[in-house]
Amino acid sequence: MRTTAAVLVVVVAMAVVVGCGSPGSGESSRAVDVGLSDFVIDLSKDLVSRGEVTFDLDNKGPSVHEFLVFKTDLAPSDLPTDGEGDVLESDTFAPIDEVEDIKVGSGDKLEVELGAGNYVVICNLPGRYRQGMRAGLTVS
Ligand SMILES: [Cu+2]
Repeated sequence: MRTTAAVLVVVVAMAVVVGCGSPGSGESSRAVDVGLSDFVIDLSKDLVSRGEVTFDLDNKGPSVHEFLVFKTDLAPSDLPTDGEGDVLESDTFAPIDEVEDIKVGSGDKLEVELGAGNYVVICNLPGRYRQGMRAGLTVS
């Protein structure tokens, strides 16, 4: 009797741990509000703890924007660029994740597993990076 109850408790506990991500306290601390506008990326925080980070993308317009995440120790203003001043994406410098074509008021989200380190987020539509659509994020 007692053993059965103990086993049940363990099974339930494991289901909670293994089950759906963690809806608990950790998640909200890894939510970053991202305001995209002409031509600024505004992050609600620049430091989050490692794990599944949720970027809530709010395009305040008036233009369509995109959101790219690079893991890099380069400063946000020092990314490699082409002759037009747009960030040069390559095999050695590629975003770890991105959302393209974010329309005004779309409410898009990006969930991405981030390890500790330095990150830079940008919009890489023509001219946007040069005009200031870039921001740094540290993951601890
Ligand atoms: Cu943009």
